Amino acid sequence: MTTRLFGEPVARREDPRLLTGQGRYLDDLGRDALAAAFVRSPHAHARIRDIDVGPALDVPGLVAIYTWEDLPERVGRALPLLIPHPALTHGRTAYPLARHVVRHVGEPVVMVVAADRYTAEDACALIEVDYEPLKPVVGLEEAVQGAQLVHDDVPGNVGAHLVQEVAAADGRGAREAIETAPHTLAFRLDIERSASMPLEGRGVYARWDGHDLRVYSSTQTSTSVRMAVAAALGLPLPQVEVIAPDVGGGFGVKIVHPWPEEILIPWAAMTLGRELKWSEDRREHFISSAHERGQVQYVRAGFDDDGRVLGLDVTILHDHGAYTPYGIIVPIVTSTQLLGPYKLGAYRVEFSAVYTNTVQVTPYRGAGRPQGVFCMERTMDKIARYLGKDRTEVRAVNLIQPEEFPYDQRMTFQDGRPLIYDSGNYPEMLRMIKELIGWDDFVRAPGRGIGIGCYVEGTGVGPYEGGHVQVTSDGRVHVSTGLTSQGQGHETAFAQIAATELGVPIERISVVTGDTRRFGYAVGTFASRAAVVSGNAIALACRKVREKALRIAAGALEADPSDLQITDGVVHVVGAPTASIPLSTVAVLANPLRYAFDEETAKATQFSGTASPDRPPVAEGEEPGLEGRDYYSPIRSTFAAGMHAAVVETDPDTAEIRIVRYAVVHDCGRLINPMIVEGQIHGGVAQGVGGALYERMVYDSHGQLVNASFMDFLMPYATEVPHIETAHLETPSPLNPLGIKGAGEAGVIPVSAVIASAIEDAEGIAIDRMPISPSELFGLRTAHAR
Ligand code: MCN
Repeated sequence: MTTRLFGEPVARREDPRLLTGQGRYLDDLGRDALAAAFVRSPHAHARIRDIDVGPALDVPGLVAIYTWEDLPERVGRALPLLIPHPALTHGRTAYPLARHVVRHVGEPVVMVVAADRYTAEDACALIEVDYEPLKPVVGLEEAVQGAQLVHDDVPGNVGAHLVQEVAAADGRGAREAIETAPHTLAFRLDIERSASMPLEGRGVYARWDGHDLRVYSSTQTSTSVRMAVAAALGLPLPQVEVIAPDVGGGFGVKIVHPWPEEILIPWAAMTLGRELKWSEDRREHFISSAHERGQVQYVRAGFDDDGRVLGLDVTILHDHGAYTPYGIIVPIVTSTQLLGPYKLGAYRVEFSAVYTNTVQVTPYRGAGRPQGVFCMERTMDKIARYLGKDRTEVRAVNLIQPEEFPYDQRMTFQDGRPLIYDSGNYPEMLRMIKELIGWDDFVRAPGRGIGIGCYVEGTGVGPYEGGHVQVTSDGRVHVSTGLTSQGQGHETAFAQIAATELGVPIERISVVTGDTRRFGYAVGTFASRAAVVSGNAIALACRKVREKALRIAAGALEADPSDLQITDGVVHVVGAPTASIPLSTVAVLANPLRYAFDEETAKATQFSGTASPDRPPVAEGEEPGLEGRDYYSPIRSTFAAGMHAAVVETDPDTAEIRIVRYAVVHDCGRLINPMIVEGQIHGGVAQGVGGALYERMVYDSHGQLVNASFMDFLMPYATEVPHIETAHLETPSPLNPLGIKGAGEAGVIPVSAVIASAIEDAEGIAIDRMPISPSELFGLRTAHAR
């Protein structure tokens, strides 16, 4: 048995359970609970004149009906704006149930509680809501004209406007640098809306026992849901527990806290004194959760004869939908991460976050980065085309060099800290991706093209995560951390960290995430942060436990702690393997209330039975038990990076687009588990293929989402996702003890840029939109031929 597991492709320990149907998802719980269903707005914009619940009251099995008027003040308040920003001058959030006005199709208006979901839905259908339809605002350009307003008090529908500018070394601003540059380009990019679409929707189940409230939620942030629920319901924090059971994907949409249902279901469960559950259906997910990506970008670039970017000026219209629960994090990420692995002369970015009568926008895997990378990589390709140069050559002259780290982009990152890249080797990465895809030997032909895309990703944002590690007298190690898991493989990766730090076989290690009973202080799983922040916290907690174990063992073995080592769960004197003591025994010795798990340990600890009456006092400065807790709080983000390349073929007649090859070089610092990282990259690339070729939310002029089902919203199947060739580069982060950078979002970030680059190469036509369908490509061909 090896315990040096950090960096090994250990098979995911959670998979046998999940693959054999033993996962426990939200809807597996509370089978006897009452069910909730919601009446949701059929209008994109309307005033509520009246709600008549009368016709539903006689439905057999109905338990309760609530409108906004029925909610107590604390529960009915507008939902919190989670990340305020000075530029967000007109932030707006929804009420848990609509109060007077609805601002998008799908906004919850009435909650119905009944014996089962069928009855609740039947009752919903009988409730009559009298709406006065208002003209909806759909489409970014229409919205900024401001003729109709989504919120009466937000002029021009602009919730936030921000300009960020980094001057050139000679002090010139981006616009001046562009004007005086030898060459300039200007173009517009259109990026459509998409959404996270986890296969398991959101869901909440609550139980109130008269004193304590237990809430299960399919969430990415159980600790934050707990705080929000406690505050809304006026309960002390210790009386509320929130547990994320197995979560069938999140991809960002389950970070929002609280969702209206996360407040309403616990409140109604408490009010009624009954168990209550709500599980989102697919249509609800389309129209009542969150979307992302939608942006229009106007780009101007000035460059020299080598393709060096002297100035870049980007103006972004960001479609925020009806509300800003998560602040303006998405356009801020676009603005900062757009810079990629490059050093530009001068840079100016300006964005307006614009309200429309559509589903609100919150981060979806990549969170603004795919849009930023699309912008920068399209710029690089266009410069190369303009100058008649190889596209990798233009990238090469703009790359930050290895000796330039730490590299300060002189901007403020999304977490308010300086945008400083900690480490990397971008030229080596470019060499690797060219070799992997065979760039220099590629044989170009009509309808066959090759493309490339590069990105950096700030990962591991703070403020903190914690880890708790306990060794019990059976020699097992119990690790817990507060953030939740949605399929990332934390159970395996965190066990690998603990096994390596403690010298214990991985089989003896269990990991619990997302359960506030086990760990109450945490931030959550998003922004590719779990490995960096929780991973390091767990390592630090393990180091505390290890130190204590060695101290206790040193006493028992009459040795110096510095001469001791732990291997396969046994502490022994270096060079004298027979002078040893198992960790199970050390765990017994660590607790004066001595209880040995078995006779053998009892004998080893010289007790007469499994429980000993001998109760020595706890030594000063010690705590009973072999356990430790620690927190890790990063000073700033660590920057992962990657470069992808693809070969595509386009059909000359149908304009069908086929990805023939896809290659990835990725650097997330030291790898905990290369197999998990590859899995994360594959999943991300699959979502990226969706964003590049298929996925879009289609709204009509009335603000109706016309493709709100899996019949109409196209996603790639396995048949559309190519085999993905992956290579790793490991430049450890100097910022954290384990040298890790995040990996969870990387795969999705550059895919649209890479595919556009390859299609453009195959067709000789500018591809300035994502996604691009065969019919759109056909249209471009026709226009080009004219
Ligand atoms: N890892 C590693 N070595 C590294 C970095 C990471 O072995 N140097 C491993 C980690 O231990 C972890 C996985 O890779 O098991 C992802 O780690 P990390 O980059 O820290 O990302 P998070 O765990 O914080 O996950 C969040 C990220 C995001 S932001 C989205 S969105 C996303 C994603 O992960 N949603 C997912 N991957 C997902 N995967 C699944 N199956 N489902 C989702 O909803």
